[in-house]
Amino acid sequence: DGRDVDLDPRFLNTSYECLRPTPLKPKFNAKLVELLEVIERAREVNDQWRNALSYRRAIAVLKSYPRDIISHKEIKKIRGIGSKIGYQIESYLRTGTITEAEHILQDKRFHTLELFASIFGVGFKTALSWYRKGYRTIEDCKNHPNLTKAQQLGLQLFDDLREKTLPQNSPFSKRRMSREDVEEIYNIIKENVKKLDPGCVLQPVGGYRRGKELNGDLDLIISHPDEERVPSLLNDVITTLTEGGYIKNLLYRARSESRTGIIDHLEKCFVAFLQPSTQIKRQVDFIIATQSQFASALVGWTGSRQYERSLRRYAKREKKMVFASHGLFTNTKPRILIPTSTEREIFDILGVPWLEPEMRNC
Ligand code: TTP
Ligand code: MN
Ligand code: MN
Ligand code: MN
Repeated sequence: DGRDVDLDPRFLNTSYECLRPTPLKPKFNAKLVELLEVIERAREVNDQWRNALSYRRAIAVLKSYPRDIISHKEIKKIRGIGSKIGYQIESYLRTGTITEAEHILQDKRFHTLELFASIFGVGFKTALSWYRKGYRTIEDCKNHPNLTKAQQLGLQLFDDLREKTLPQNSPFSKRRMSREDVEEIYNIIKENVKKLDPGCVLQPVGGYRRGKELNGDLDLIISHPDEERVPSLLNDVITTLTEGGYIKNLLYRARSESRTGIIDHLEKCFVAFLQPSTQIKRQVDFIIATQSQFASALVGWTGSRQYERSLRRYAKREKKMVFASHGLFTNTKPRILIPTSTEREIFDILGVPWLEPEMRNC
């Protein structure tokens, strides 16, 4: 094939996903993306995160690619696709499938690991170690001698919450939330929180904001213009919704000062929320931000994960700045806060092109 590769260098010839628009559903290369996502997932459940990341980055390129890939030559020119994945794409171009992905989908071990890792509180390492002990069912996991508190909750709520970490195409994934499900829950929360304090500002983020049709949870930022009100806000919200009969369990809680707050320094609480119309407990992640943290919280919690990864990498490497969900900082010692008040302002300061949330699906 002699087609010229006329890539838009601004968007495609880059290793930073945050520089190019990536739609939720790829216009092109959809089947190929689906197969590579199976392999990515297999690497993840085998705790090979670096290798999984290579697949994620190749997938991100293909999702943003402006046409179907049809030639071997083309693949070689694309930055972000190495030779190993390049061969798999080549074989896809020849045969219409990738053998390894087909095998993975038939593999019982893969599905079991995926199932275990979908338990709230169980990561890929634990899932693997349980599999190696010979566990094959959720019942086996329930009999594990020293379950953590989170795992006990995760197993107890398994039938409700298991949707959270399963990919959309998993055979176990039947109860993800539609946009209507998310909106039902959001409206209840909004009504109750506004009743509690009309000054509160609510902003759904995460996959829902990126336009996803099937959602693992609702991620919700709550903010208030009065800084003094913020420290007690989360408790009040949780109390109101618990008394209202909606919040049934607290899954995870991090205080803003917590250093173990693996994700960022925002105060947050993940809960199991009883959706009235289905009577299924759904995960809602509450994130609290002051007004001055709001813009960075918005950028940081809209995702996707890969988008966030590339944005932080871009900020550090190209701009000598540190981006976190609680603020934008200089990469100096000590770090100095760069005040921001809107999402667009953060994009401008970082010098990354504005992308609608729907185009951050890498
Ligand atoms: P998630 O709710 O885990 O993911 P999601 O909303 O994209 O997809 P799902 O439908 O499965 O819920 O996280 C929300 C966003 O918060 C995510 O897109 C990016 C950001 N985030 C991180 O950057 N790092 C993290 O460790 C977590 C938990 C979230
Ligand atoms: Mn997810
Ligand atoms: Mn989410
Ligand atoms: Mn979440």
